[in-house]
Amino acid sequence: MSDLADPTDELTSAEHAAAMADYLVEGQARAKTLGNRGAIRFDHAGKLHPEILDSYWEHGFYVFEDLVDPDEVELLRTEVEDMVERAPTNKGSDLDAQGRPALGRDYAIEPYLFVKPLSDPWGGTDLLSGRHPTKMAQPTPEGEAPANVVHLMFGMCQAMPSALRLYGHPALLTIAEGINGADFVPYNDAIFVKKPGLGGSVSWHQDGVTHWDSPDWDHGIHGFNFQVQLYPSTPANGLWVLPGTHKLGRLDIKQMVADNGGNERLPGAVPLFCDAGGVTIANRQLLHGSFANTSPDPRVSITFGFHRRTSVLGQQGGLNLGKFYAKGGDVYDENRLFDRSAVIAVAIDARSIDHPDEARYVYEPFVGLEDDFRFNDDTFERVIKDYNTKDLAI
Ligand SMILES: O=C(O)CCC(=O)C(=O)O
Ligand SMILES: [Fe+2]
Repeated sequence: MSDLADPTDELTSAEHAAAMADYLVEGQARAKTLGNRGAIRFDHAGKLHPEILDSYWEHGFYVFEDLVDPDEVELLRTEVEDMVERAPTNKGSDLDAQGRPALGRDYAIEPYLFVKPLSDPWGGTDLLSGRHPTKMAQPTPEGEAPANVVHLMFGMCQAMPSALRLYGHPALLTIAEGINGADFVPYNDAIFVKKPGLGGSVSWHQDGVTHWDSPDWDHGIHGFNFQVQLYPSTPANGLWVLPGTHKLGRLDIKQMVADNGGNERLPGAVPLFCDAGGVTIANRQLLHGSFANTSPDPRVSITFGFHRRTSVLGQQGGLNLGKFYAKGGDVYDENRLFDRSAVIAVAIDARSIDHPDEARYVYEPFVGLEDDFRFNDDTFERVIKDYNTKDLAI
């Protein structure tokens, strides 16, 4: 028997779900007391309502309920499913499970990141600049599980026409402007796919890597991320955050988990829950993470972020995402910011073709340049193809 693993390391999916149950209820109740959720509201000038901004800055996150129309969500779901199905069957394969050419073999950045079911790929490793210092529980999946599942998909503006149009959503861009100023710039994007009983975890972390010790450090300097939720985001499958931690600087996460007896269910944390079509925003300095999805419900979160221009300009790309950021180390000069921001300009135009009755978002850095950034074959080639090699990761 001595060659068997320590039995305490073995956790069934059902045991994991049971161990979470009370924490989920308590966290959701706590989340409801914060008052940072509801429909999007604007002021008389059409800007994001200052009360929403105040609440965002106080807690470090906000939940916009029912923001994206059901028809748009439906199309996004279809295209996400299609993208998942077009993944290569295994590493190095050129074919998907149906024998078709897999998507993205000609992309500069591999669009798929696979993980073992219910695993934590980054916790306790040096990956992604070592920013996930502790490892989440890795339950054993029930029954016949695939060896690997799609965990993240990159390059959505190239791979999914509906995602490019989402990137030009006027309400979302108005939120980005409210938080980061009218000259805001993009960060990156990734689609988190967490199938029921299979989806992996994302260990506790803070996203920013560049400005923690900067003399200009403040609670907004590392920007924020949107997550557009295509299915209900629940306490069991959703992202958890520790409210207010975006104001505290870099945290000793290892110590926080140790102080909790090594238990990953950190006290005081709350889940970002909402129905499909809800949009959550989270400050990139906020402590956040998600548990293995041992729930019966899928989560797909279309995740993309924006920065203040001043946070990025002149910085050197610091976040090392391994092969996904082979270009790490680039200096983000005006040209680089312009080239990556052009994706927003093209996305706004792509959206306007599909939503002719919706007011286009006016993106200040491209005012007067609209005709150069119409959505067409030329701009697809020039701006959208491999746009994520120009991500602005800080
Ligand atoms: O959605 C998740 O599980 C993780 C998201 C995350 O870490 C992020 O958006 O920065
Ligand atoms: Fe994160």
